[in-house]
Amino acid sequence: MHTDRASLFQHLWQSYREVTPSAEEIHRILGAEEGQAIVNDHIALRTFNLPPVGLDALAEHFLSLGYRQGGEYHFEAKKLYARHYEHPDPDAPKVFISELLVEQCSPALQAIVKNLVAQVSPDSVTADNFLYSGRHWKVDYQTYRTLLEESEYAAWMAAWGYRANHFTVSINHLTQFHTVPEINQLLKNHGYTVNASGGEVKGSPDDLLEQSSTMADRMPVRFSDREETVPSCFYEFALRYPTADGTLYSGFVAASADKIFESTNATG
Ligand code: OOG
Ligand code: NI
Repeated sequence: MHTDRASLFQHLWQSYREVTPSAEEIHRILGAEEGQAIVNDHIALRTFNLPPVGLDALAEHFLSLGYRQGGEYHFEAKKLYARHYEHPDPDAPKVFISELLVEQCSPALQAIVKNLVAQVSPDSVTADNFLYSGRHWKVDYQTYRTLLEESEYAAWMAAWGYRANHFTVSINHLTQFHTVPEINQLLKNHGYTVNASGGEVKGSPDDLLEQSSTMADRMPVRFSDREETVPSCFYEFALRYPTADGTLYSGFVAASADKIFESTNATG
């Protein structure tokens, strides 16, 4: 486990930018417009609900840094369960962790995923670098395609393993942009595709959270039999509204999250 939060997030950013060139470009464009550092609202991690890699095992890395459990979220159609974690230090990025409920999937998917997870050594899960350690298994391209037919999420996990699937620009901390549509326009002006599933702006002031995201970059993956280009990671933008006590809402919105998951789909 990491003992230093800044170092953990630096490593997570490093492994994310390696496969997400658009995030680095957009980060640079926004940084130049703003003339100040971009604040990260949250990251998200994915996993399977099988030992030793279930949601709780990933969360342990954040609990040991002083994070506390926040809300929980259910995604019945996608067969996912998620929780968010937040830190008493308001400058700390929030963390959204989801897991695929493998037992609800087809016998074929269950067999494939069990085989992948069986290749993960339990010691690697508690190691400092686990959350940005990538793939711990051999997987061929046809197996990836088989997973893709049933669960885009399972296929993404098989290809990319353990790494942040997105970082999130906090719009609240920007000075030149104040709304999600303004950010979406900037993205389009620079040629990026905005995730349009459920609308380009997810959530509303009533939800206390508005979000948008790019569609994931497409990057080459070395499968065990050949290299193929598949969706990698994406960039997200979040605008939070104050709650009754005046502090910004710190949770997530399941209906919006459901659509943000689709940022790593092969087609938007
Ligand atoms: C997480 C999707 C949900 C949000 O901010 O609601 C999310 C994922 O794609 O793994 O990030
Ligand atoms: Ni997110």
